[in-house]
Amino acid sequence: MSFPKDFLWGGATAANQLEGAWNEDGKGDSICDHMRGGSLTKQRVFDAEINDDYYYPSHEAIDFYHRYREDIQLFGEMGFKILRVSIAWSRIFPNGDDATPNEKGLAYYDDLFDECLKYGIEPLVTLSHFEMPFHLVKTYNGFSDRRVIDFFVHYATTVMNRYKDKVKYWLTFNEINFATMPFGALNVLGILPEQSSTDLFGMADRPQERFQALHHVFVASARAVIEGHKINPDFQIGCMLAQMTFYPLTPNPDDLLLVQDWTNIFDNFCGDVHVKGEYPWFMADYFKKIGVEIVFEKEDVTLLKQGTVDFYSFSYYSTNCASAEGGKEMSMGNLMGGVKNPYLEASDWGWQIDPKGLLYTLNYLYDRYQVPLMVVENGLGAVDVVEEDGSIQDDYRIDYLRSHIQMMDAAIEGGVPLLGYTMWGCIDLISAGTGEMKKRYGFIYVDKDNDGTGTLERKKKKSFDWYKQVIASNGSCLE
Ligand code: P53
Repeated sequence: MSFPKDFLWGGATAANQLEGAWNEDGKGDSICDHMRGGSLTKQRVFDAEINDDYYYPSHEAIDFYHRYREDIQLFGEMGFKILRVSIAWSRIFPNGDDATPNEKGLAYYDDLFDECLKYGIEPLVTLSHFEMPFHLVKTYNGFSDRRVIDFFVHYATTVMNRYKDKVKYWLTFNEINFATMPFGALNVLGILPEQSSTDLFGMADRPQERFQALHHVFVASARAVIEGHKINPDFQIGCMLAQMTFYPLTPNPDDLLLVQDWTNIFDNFCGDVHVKGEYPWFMADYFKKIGVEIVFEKEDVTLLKQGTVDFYSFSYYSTNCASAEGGKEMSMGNLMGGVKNPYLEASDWGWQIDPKGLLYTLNYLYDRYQVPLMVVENGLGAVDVVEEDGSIQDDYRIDYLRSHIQMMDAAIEGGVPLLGYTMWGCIDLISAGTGEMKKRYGFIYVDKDNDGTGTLERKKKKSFDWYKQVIASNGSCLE
C-alpha cells in the first residue's frame, strides 16, 4: 500500500447537479437551468426560454442548498479529507456582468466551507462547472466575446479573495476539453445554439467561433491562476480535463495514427496549454485543415505562459477504442465515446469499465507533464435498488471503486505523484449527461426520481461504510 499519509480522499460534486434553489437568494439562471431532463435514448434539450411545461432537473436537484449541513456531516462521518464542489457563478454574479457581487451568495459558500472545515475537510472548488450565468450567453454569446474574460476574472478574484483563508485547492474550468468537440460549445463556452430549443448533440457547429472562444477560456483560466497566486501564494490551482484514453482497435497502423490524432486534439491540446503555457505544435496543422485562425491579443502569449497550473486534474470513467475502418460497434450508441472494446464490460449506460486504463493514464499524464495529478472524478453510474429492509447493496459500485483505487496504488508505487481522489457524485445527484436521477453514483442514496418526485430523504448505501474503512486505513483495507 503506497498512498502517502496526506492523500486527499473524498468526493466530488457540482453546484448545478445538487444545490437546487436555482432562483433563490438572488441567484441568476445559468446555462444548466435551461436544460431539460433526458435519458440514455433521449437527448437533453436546451431551451433559450425556460418553459413551465417542462421539467428542469437543476431547479431543485437534491436541495443541497438547504441540506448541506446534514450532507457534509455524512461526508465527515466517512472521513473525507477533501470535498469537491463548484461555486455557482450566477449565485455570486446573477447576470455575470454585474458590478458588485450578491452578498447572499457569498455568505452561503462561506458557511458551506466552514461546515467542511469543521470536519477537517478541505474544499476543492471548481470555478466553472457548466454554469455560466445565462445573461452572458444571451447578451455576449458566452466566451466567444473577449469581454467575458474580464467578467470571469472579476468573479474568480472575488471568490478567491473572499475565501482565501478557507479554500486552498481550486480548479478553473471543468472538462475544458469538451470544447474541442461541437457539443462542448454551449456547456463549456456558453455559445448560444441557433434554434431556441435544441439538443446538445444536434447543435450546428461553427469551429472558428468555438476555438476562438476556447482561446478566451484559456486566457481567462491563466489570468485566474496568476491573480489567485497573488491573492494567496499557497493556493494550488489546477486544470480539469475529461480524460479520454483511446486504444487502437487493432494493430493496424492506421488505428494507431488515429489514436494519436484524437489524443492530440482531445486531451493533449488543452493539457499542454494549461501545463506548458503554449499551444502545441500539432494544432497549427489541425486549424489549417478545419479553416480556423485564432486571434491572439499581444498579451496572450505571456499570460498563457505565466498562468500555468500547479497540478493536473481529470475525470476518468472509461476508455474507448479507435478504428480507422467504419462500421464498428460503438460503446455508447452514437452519443460520444468511441468503438467498443471486446475486452471490457460496460456500465448500464454503456461506459466501458477499465481500471488498468487508469494506471496507463496516470503514467501517461505524469510522463507528459511532470506535475502532480489528481483524479477528481471517477465512479459508477448505476441503478440502485432499495431493499425491503431499506438497505442498498451496491456491491457493483464497491467493485468498481476498489479496482480503480488498486490501480492508483500501483501508479503511486511506480512513482506517480497523485495528490488525491474525489469519487464523483459522492451523494446521488442529477446526471450531467442525461439529466436523470436514476443514474446514481453516491455512497448516499437520495430518494428522488427522474420526474422530480420523492422525499429527498438520505440513506447510507453499503458503499458508505466500505469507503469509510478505505479512508480510515488510507487505502490499505479495500475488502
Ligand atoms: P454523467 C460525459 C462524459 C464524461 C464526463 O457524467 C462527463 C460527461 C457529461 O455527461 O461529465 C462529467 O452525469 C462531469 C460531471 C458529470 C460526470 O462526468 O453524465 O464533469 O458533471 O456528472 C458524470 O453520468
